[in-house]
Amino acid sequence: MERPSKRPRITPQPEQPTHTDVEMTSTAEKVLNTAVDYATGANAKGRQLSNYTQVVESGCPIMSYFGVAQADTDSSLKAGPRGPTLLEDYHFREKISHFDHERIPERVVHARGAAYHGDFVLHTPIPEYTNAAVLNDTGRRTPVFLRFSTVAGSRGSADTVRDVRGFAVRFYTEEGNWDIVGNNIPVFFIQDAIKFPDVIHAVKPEPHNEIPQAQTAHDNAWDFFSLTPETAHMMLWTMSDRAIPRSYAMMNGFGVHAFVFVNAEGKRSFVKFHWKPKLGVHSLVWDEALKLAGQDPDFHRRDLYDAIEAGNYPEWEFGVQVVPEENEHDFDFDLLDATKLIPEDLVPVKYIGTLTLNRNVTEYFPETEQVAFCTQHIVPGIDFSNDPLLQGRNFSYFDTQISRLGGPNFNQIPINMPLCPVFNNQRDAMHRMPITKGANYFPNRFDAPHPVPPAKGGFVPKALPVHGVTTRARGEKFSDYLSQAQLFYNSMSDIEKTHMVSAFSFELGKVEDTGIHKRIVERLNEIDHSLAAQVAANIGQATPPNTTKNHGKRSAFLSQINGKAQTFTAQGRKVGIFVQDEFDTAPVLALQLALKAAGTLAMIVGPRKGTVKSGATSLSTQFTFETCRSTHFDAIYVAGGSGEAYAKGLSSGRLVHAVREAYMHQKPIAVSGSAVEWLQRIALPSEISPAISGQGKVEVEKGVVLLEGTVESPQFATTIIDLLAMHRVWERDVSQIAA
Ligand code: HDE
Repeated sequence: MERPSKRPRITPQPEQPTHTDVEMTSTAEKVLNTAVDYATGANAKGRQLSNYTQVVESGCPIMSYFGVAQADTDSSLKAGPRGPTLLEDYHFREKISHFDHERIPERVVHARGAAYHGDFVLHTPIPEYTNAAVLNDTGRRTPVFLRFSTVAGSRGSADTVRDVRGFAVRFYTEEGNWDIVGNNIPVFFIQDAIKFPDVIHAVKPEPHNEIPQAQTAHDNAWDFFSLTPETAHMMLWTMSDRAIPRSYAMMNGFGVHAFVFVNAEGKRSFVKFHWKPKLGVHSLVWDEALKLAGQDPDFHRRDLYDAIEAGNYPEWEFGVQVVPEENEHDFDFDLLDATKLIPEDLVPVKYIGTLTLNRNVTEYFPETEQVAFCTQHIVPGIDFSNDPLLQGRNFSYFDTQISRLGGPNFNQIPINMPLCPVFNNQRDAMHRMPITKGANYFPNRFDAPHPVPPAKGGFVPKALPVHGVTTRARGEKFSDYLSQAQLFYNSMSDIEKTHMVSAFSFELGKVEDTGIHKRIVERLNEIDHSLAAQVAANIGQATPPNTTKNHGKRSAFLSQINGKAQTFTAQGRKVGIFVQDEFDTAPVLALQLALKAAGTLAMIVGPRKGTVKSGATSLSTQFTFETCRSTHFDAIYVAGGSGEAYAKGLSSGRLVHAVREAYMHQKPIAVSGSAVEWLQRIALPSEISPAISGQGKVEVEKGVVLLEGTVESPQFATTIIDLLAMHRVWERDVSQIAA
């Protein structure tokens, strides 16, 4: 029989032995040395994964799982063309049966997510705090895998919902995997892991009808918040703009808990981990987030996927906030309480390295879906604090993977394997992969595998004194639920406060039980009277008495609009350039170039898919007037053009709506040439925006940039780029306008 010409290939990389290639070594030193050899740079994980990557090429045959090529995969085997299907058809059975079992349980929380590969490079070693090699060796390029997620929604839910975002980072270090399974908000709803099932049951859809999907705007969530005072601080963060990020690349990441650093002398410090995005921390506005959930449910995952494909690699600075052990009790909050942050005004963040995402996954399921982050994955030099939330998580993550990924061998799935080969005496169980030669118990007569002394890199748990009488209680300072909630609210700018009032009013507006309304207003009144009064008015509750004892303190670091930690740049932003045939080429081409130089993505929107022409110039359209909305962009530019057809095209309802919607979402808007008159007469007439009446060459009024004529002007581009860098035109009052 003739063999099929091409068969699927597994592409092994010679320098990357698989488990089965590795002979069991006889000494601990040899094991550790082998591990180091494997981690030879940035793409070490990529090379390792390529051992397991199947390349399906043109001409590959369809085969059964046992390797036999199949002649027909379209018709099942039947007794005659119209007869019943025969049990004998193993190909049919294998195909259907595999399909029947394709789904695995989605994550019980953080089900919706997207992950990306990258690397971490240290620039500032910190031996004074930790002997973790990855935080001391500036010569390494440590592979990382970062999964972003929402918490409440199912795997198919929309990206832009109001929710906390997961920010789970795995470092594939030479000493093993280190996972910082963090969020984009630095505090958490609850203080003790035993409350986790309660908070999650409450925020997930209501059990009787599974409504609503991916949102807390329902009775059970607010019932729980109103009855659980420790949620006060996090509740404010989730009602702030932090919960509707503009992009994964424009979010902070936080380890949330205090972890412990141990240095070479055994000295311990508490540490909080921070990720600061190079593109700044920016958010959608709520109306935009709501619309995008329908217009492009994949908005965030697509944004980052596209950026990486285009070579615009997102970056974060990695920072540590360190408190020496002897200063543990210097604060008016408890470091072990995850509902509290350490204000940067008290302990600055020291930035020590850069994380860059530079590679999309090859296949979603084996990588993004099967990655199993565990808070218990730490490396020597890093340890756990006694934070009761963290302690509970250390059990939960390992435990959940067992049911989600089908048994205790989930660490042998390629995306979960460390770079080094793994030796231990665990054997068997569902889906065991390595074939191991040698002993499976310790001690054994072969001296392998055996424990490694600390001096050779063996992990030793921290030597913390433990004392006390067993009790179901919490630390004394845990009961101050209000100070940091007030600190957060006081630190917001007026715009951010307005957004928070709207967010509370939206969410509570969807709650039916007025008892919950009343309790929430009481809770808010404990934090800030003005907040409580405004929300009460919007949800039909009486204004509460002004009994608030707001301490009035502010942090200079918490606001996204005027906080000290903020970065303003046009990099990573998207501009929709709306053109039709016979557009004015000079200003369009000049702006395209200027935006590119600023690291901004210029996307052409035209009346049709394909190309738009003007004289000898033609541009390909990324979107049509029909396939996008203004929500897809951070700013829009409607170019002018010549001829009657151009003027007619401008009066399209889509274009007028795009401008008005962008105006309402406080985005920069630019027009040139014939579009100036169109803007002033039709798109933004004086009843909407009385101030838009420029007569000069380049005019900017309330973030609307007008360029007269058809000649380019460098000032036009710089004005737009400056406005983009500020993210929104906050001074534009849109309170009376609906898009
Ligand atoms: Fe999680 N969390 N969590 N969590 N969490 C999970 O683990 C849990 C908490 C976070 O992209 C689960 O693999 C408990 C805080 C992220 O794969 C589960 C408690 C923070 C992800 C689990 C918390 C997080 C998870 C579900 C209270 C920020 C997604 C699937 C003690 C610091 C990871 C899984 C990914 C996922 C338990 C609280 C972040 C069930 C018990 C606080 C980013 O194990």
